[in-house]
Amino acid sequence: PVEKFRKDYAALPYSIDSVDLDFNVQTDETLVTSTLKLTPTGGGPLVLDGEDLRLVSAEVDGKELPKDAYELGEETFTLHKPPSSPFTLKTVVGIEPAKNTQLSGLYESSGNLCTQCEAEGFRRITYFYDRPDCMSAFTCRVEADKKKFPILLSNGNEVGRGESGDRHWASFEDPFKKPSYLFALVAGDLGGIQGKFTTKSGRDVDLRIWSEHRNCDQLDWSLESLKRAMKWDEETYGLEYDLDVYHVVAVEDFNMGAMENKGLNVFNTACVLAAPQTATDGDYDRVLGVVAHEYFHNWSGNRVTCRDWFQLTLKEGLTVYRDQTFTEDQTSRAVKRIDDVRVMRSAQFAQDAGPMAHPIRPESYVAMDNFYTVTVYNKGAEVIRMYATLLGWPGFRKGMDLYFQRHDGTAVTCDDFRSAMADANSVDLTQFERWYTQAGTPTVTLSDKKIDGETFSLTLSQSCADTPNQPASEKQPFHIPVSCALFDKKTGKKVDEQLFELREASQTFSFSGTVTGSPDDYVVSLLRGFSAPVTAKQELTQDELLFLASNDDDSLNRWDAAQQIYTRAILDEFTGDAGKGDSLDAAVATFRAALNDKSGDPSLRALNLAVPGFSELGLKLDDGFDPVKLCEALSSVKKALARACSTELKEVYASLYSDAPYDVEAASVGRRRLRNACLANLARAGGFEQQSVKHYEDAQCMTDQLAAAVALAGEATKEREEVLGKFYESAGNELVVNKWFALQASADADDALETVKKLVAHEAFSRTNPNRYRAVVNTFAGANPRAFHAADGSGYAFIRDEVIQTDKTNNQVAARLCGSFGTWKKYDAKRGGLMKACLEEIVKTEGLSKDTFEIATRSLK
Ligand code: B3K
Ligand code: ZN
Repeated sequence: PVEKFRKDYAALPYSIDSVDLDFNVQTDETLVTSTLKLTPTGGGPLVLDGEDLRLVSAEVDGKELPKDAYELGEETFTLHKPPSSPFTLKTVVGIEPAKNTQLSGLYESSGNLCTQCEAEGFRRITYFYDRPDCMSAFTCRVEADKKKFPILLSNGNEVGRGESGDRHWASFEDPFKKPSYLFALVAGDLGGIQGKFTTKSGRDVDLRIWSEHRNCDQLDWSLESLKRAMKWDEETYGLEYDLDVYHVVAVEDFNMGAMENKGLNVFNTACVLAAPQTATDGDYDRVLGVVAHEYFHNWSGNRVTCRDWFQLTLKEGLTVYRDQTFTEDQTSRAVKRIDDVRVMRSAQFAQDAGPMAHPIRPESYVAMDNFYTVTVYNKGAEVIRMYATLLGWPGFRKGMDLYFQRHDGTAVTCDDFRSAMADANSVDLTQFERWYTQAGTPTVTLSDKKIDGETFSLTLSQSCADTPNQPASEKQPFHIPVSCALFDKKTGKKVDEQLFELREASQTFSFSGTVTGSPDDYVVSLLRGFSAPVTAKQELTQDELLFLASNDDDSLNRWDAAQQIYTRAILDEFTGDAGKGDSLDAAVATFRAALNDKSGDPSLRALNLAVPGFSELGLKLDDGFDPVKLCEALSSVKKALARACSTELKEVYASLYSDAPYDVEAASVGRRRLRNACLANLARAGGFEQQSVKHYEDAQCMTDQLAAAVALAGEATKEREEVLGKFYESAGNELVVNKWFALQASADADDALETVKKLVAHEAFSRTNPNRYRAVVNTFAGANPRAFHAADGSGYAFIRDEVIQTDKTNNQVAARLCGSFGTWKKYDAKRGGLMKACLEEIVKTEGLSKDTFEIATRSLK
């Protein structure tokens, strides 16, 4: 496999000004005729990308090419001596969508045809410059059997339609130039719903949401989400939609969440379908967020796209930031922010600490699909958020306006974005580039607190650990916005609040406002709102943490103080220091306070009842620890909290019962979230099986049903069998069946691996449907640490075999799964050795994909 480097970027020697595609869909094979109009911009041989294509014919300017005029490589088509003035290249290739198990390119899902072209799937459809800086005008004609494929869709406006016999066709024209990764085609037997949106300048847009007929009753929420997103983008950024029609198509087999193809989004059903009986409140939020995300891409991604894939965060970090703030506005700012910070701390910080650590703008890749990561996406979004924090909203908005004004219709770089922000605000953002070049999570430490006269000052220092190819000693200081507040311990009042800009290795800052006495009379609330993607450190006593947990006016830091209290209790339990300190008492007090905070937002109370998870805790331990021992410490503290507060838990649980009809308003969502958190804890405390069954029986919606099933899943009881049986029998759609699989695969039960092996043998299991497959296998590897890390290596062996087998059919799914072994250096020698051996075994598998090869070899380094 070849590694590509960011520094090697070179402009293309030909532009493809227009592309006309013709799809002739036959039973086994689809014939794709492509007519490209090319203009030399540098000349030399024309090397187009192509993969798994059967070339039928090739002609230049109407003349069939002689065999020696071109050459076919494994992944290329080379025309040795193209004309030196504009010319037309016409190729005909055959492809077999029904055999396409990679789900990249044109493939079949439940008998329908759809495409997925990002990042490099278009080359599996026809020969092309399959890279984002090649922007062309697209037209497309599709012809297929009328009965089997009544609906035909592609990007842009439909400009023609006709039929003859049992065939029909439709043709499309996309008025906007676009890169190949945004091309889309759908042909199938679909149903749907329709809506309308009138843009601020008065244009009517036809909105269409499509799915298989059996799911058409679950599309209303995504239509509503789309309308809200369209309105929000107009109000927040002044950005309007630019075509007359917007399609969203839901497909069952899909590698990721969704895809922003111009005017024709293709979605995983999991990110479109929502109805009270089949989707949880979390699913509703996910649909809202993903529908909005793909819509926002129409500007941040499609109108202005990436020059090369190293710039992926240019569109993804920005679009995630946009969808996160959209959801904050639609639901609860505080709750959404905490949910997003949890993802950063558990998943992204873990990636930064492991062998796959990379800057948000990676320097190299073998398989681009491996870099659609939580670093590029979520850390990328935090980097965008820092611009907004540093520049203020009006300044950030000015930067966004300039960015779109300068670059509309082109393919650009992260540097172009940074320049727009700097130029629009006349500020110097040179140092800020380090967020794009340096990998790893910086640590910001509050090292010194002083009172000079009546001024409180503090010293902040920063560092960043080694990451692959970047030793800590060579890293330069980041430009970090650190939001801080000072609280008076005696009065509980806030003295002052400041945004400090840390630019050096160590710097001293002062609060304004008069202070007296000693620094210990005050407490600093550090990194408020998670103002930068860093780990904040300061020495705090148990009392100071308790003070912040109840007095901080920043809801994120209040929650964070509680997290720190829980962390201490769990780590003390882990190291065996539990008896010595009062850390468990403080944890119980914190837990109880969240339960008793009757006037608080129920969602926040629920968040404050949740202790940090395995991955986050593992990052606080030195390498070489026993992961199962950590699971045990975690579950023992969780149990202790639940048992100590069982009276209050029962009270709160009972008080939150409601038989009002279902709705997704924040108040109802919060009530369910808190009530179900109580249920989970009561189940943990033990002896709550009967009530859990009743919870299941009384449930009016999937949120409550699932909570009951999860509460019962950890113990082999007759109640578990009863509820799981009913859950499966009554599952309203395939997504609910996925939940049934996932809740068992993640259950912290002694028979977990046995269960998972049974699930893999279950008649409803599938290796070709990514949702179903991941619900079982990835869930086990990622969400069942006690079983995955079983001392005898049985969990590892199971996942190793799955990686090897699945790599034969779906490289992207296998490569993700292979990432489960990346943490091997963190654990004790025995486990580390077993995990490493799995990676070695995978690497030497014959015919391994470049995707899995890259993850496995990087992990071994
Ligand atoms: N841009 C797509 C992701 C494509 C992933 C390719 N492996 C979805 C999104 O981020 O909106
Ligand atoms: Zn995206």
